[in-house]
Amino acid sequence: MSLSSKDKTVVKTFWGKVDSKSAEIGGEALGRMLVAYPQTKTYFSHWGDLTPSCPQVKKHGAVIMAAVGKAVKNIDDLTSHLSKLSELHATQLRVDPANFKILAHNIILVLGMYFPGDFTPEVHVSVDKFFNNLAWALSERYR
Ligand code: HNI
Repeated sequence: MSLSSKDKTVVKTFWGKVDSKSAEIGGEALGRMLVAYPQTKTYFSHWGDLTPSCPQVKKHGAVIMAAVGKAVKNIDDLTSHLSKLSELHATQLRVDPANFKILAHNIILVLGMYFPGDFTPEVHVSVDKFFNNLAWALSERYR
């Protein structure tokens, strides 16, 4: 489902609050994904330690959320903005795109934890649509 201009405004406004906590949120979300969806651990086995509080998880969570923040800034053109990153995940990292939705789910859960007041049902709907579009754009080069 494509993002309406209202969705875009809601996501951008909400991200104004998220940005300063982005690294922490990313680490928390990635750590939770690896515990709750252990099938996702295979992609990161080269790290050795995969416990939620380990430095690699915190660091990579920050990297992922920084990329999500950039995607918010490019919300009008997610497909071309994410084309390179899509290609990397498709051809080099070989991540099953089903996992994009799993990670998005964990990020959304953590957003709700961190911002119980701001993450209203209305914000939830638009953020959910945004992550669906992001997952779609990240899957674009899998062909
Ligand atoms: Ni992902 C590397 C962004 C989902 C597995 N990933 C990256 C990098 C970014 C990134 C940015 C660093 C690229 C570089 O080095 O040039 N990944 C994102 C985003 C999402 C996502 C925005 C979705 C929201 N990645 C996933 C998922 C998995 C995943 C769901 C697997 C379950 N990503 C990886 C792996 C790497 C990676 C593996 C390389 C990690 C490493 O060891 O450096």
